[in-house]
Amino acid sequence: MGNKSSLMLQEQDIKDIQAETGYMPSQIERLYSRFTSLDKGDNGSLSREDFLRIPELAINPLGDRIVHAFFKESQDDRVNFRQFVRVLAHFRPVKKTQENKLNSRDEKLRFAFKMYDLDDDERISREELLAVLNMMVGENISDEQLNSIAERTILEADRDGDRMISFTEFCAALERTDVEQKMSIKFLK
Ligand SMILES: [Ca+2]
Repeated sequence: MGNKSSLMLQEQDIKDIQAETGYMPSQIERLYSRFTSLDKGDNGSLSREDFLRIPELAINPLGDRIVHAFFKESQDDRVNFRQFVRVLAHFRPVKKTQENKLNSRDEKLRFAFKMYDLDDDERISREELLAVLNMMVGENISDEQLNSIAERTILEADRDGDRMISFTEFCAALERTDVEQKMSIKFLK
């Protein structure tokens, strides 16, 4: 498994990916071997089912939305290694010395916003917020409580009175939140 993957990843690919994502070559190689071990069909791309084998996603309440994000750029419902690493880079923990466009605060906010905006209309409605809240808290909270949380969140964030949250409003609402930490998932130990 490890041998095959290092043979298939060209040095130039590693350089390009490093420049784009900020991952170090050794990390890229480890991600690639992870990628190939998930690629059960051995065809250089992952299906949605392949993603379900990632334990970090399986236990993440937003796993489903995150998997969805991997497939946003994909035309054929498969994700190749380049696309895989590009999406992962959004979750790369921020270290001052390793900041890169993809894991910047702005990109992380963008990515989080898309997770809530289920129908991609650039606005988070009360229903969308509720759907995501439901995924996050599961059955620990009553519908009534969730409803009032969603209601209050929209009221607090909504500035132009359309009862939805735009990306600008989303950013303003999270101004004091440590998005960098919350949106970091360690895929590499
Ligand atoms: Ca929407």
